[in-house]
Amino acid sequence: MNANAPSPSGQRREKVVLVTGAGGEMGHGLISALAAAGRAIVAMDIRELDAEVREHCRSAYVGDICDPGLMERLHAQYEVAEIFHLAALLSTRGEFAPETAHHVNVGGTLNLLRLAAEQARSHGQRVKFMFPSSIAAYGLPSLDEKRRHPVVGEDQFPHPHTMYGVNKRAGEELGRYYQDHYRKLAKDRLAHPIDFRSIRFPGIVSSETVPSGGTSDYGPEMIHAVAQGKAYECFVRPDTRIPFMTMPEAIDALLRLAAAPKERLSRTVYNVSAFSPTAADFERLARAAFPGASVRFVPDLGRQAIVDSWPEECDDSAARRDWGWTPTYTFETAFERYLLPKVRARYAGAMA
Ligand code: AKB
Repeated sequence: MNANAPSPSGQRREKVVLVTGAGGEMGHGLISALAAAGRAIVAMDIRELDAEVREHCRSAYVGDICDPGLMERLHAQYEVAEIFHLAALLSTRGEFAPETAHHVNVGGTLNLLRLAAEQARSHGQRVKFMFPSSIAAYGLPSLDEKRRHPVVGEDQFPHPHTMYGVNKRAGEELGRYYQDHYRKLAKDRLAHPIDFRSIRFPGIVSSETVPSGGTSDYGPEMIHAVAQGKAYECFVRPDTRIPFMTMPEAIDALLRLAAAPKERLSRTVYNVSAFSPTAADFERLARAAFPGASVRFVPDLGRQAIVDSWPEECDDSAARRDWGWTPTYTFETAFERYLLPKVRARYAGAMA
């Protein structure tokens, strides 16, 4: 293994971790955690990164993961040991432009997998590829089926109803191919160029950022709206139930899986989740925290159909057994200990 493989130009390439979609919800928290662990970070996003993200990074690129020229620049400049590929067009946004979603979500992932394989060939070590998948990769055929199967395991209901879900499943399969079968017949084949690991994330609630373009957004949107004294129209029924977790738990899960010894892992794709509240549960805790909060349920039938195809709960026993996943919060303690203190502080001015 060549610890500091010279780049094509003959200069030593710095060993880095590459984070795509760095400006998104998860990117903020992940980059802070990686920086705290002393990692040399190269970040990229389609938009300019916030200063507090950029300051943690060796370099920050504004660019498109579908741009082969950018991939070539990264290949020449850095020795990439690990990739956290967060960039994606989420489920709701993807339904208005499914071909664009496919281009970004699958084309972009393929670009990153190719970069990882080329990096492995050039520096002689497998590149660890962390791929956030989603509960959108499941496709419960009907609401009745969803209610008949309240807890879903990784190998069940594999036919997603959204382009985003199809793309996430494609990313999972592409990762498995690059890890185990890449260039199977090539004479100069490099076996196992990447170490692919993936988590099917549930809805995520963050005290710092409000998501956009997702169909699980109703949870975080409601909390951030009522904390600002704004009326909120929830786009799903009160009885809608899917799994959620907090952003700190999501980042902890990603880093814990990344750190797990490969021999402990019985699968490449894992479920994780922390709690499965209904939309009415979100309203109940929001009203308790912000008396007088105005929340109305006005289901958007299209978005409702999407969440009705996602599981009520995910069986995350494999993650608990293989790499020690365990939630930090219940739904109630997530509100009390994580969300409310930070959201109240964040919007104190708005409520004055
Ligand atoms: C979405 O709502 O599309 C995402 C997800 C569940 O992966 N937050």
